[in-house]
Amino acid sequence: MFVIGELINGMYLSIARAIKEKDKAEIQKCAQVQIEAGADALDINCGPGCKDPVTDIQWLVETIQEVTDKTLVLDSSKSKVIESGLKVIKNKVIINSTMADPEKLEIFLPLAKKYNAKLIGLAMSSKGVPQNKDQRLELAAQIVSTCQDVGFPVEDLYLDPILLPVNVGQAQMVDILESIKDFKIISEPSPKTVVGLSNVSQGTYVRSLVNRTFLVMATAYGLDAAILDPKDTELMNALITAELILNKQIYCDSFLDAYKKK
Ligand code: THG
Repeated sequence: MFVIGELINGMYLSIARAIKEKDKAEIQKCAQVQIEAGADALDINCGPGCKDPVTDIQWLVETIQEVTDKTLVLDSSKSKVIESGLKVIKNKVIINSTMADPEKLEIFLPLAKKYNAKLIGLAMSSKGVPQNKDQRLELAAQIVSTCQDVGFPVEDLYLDPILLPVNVGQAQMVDILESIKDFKIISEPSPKTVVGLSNVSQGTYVRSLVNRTFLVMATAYGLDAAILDPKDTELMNALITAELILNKQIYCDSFLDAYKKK
């Protein structure tokens, strides 16, 4: 699993404050803690209350690049914010995200090509969130076929089935899991798949348990990447164990320790 740390997000008060006050140490600590906990990449989102995301995303990217060369995942629906972040990128980068509308793909695909970025494509359009797996597949296939048309490598595309909170979307959970499998067979080579894991537990009382149960199941359905809280040790241990059982990690008696030292 490609683990993308979710914690550099202005929805958290400590991060919103650090962005506002340009507190580099707080952001760099949040980056380092996630990497030590096993993150392969870091999601960067200025948050809903940010007044000037075009400027602030550059400050975040530069601040984080001072302490790590891990992949950065620029998280905004606004192409102006994404492009601004891309202008100062030195590390590997993933654009998070585009919707499936042709007019969105027309903007985000050239941007990804220009900056040699990978791209997350959401299985949704400006018309709203899909209601079943057929709608998800149709939107995902639309994104893949546009990538093929413009020569964007499909293996650099991460498709996101849109993970809903289980307390509002319970009837869709199986469809979301099956979409992970469906997306892989849209084309050869396959696109990759990703979810925003913590969405699933929003508004529930036992968030960590809901998150890790979904992650273990999604891993068995072939999920490639997840945006998650790597500081949740129970979650990371469940993930490592699921990968072991699926024969994606080599077994040894101290596999948890061995994985963490890798
Ligand atoms: N897909 C893609 N990108 C995404 C998402 C997705 N980016 C944003 C989000 N969803 C993934 N990141 C988070 C980060 C935090 C939470 C959920 C998803 C979260 N935070 C606590 C909450 O809202 O309850 C905040 C608690 C606090 O403030 O301390 O749940 O789906 N491609």
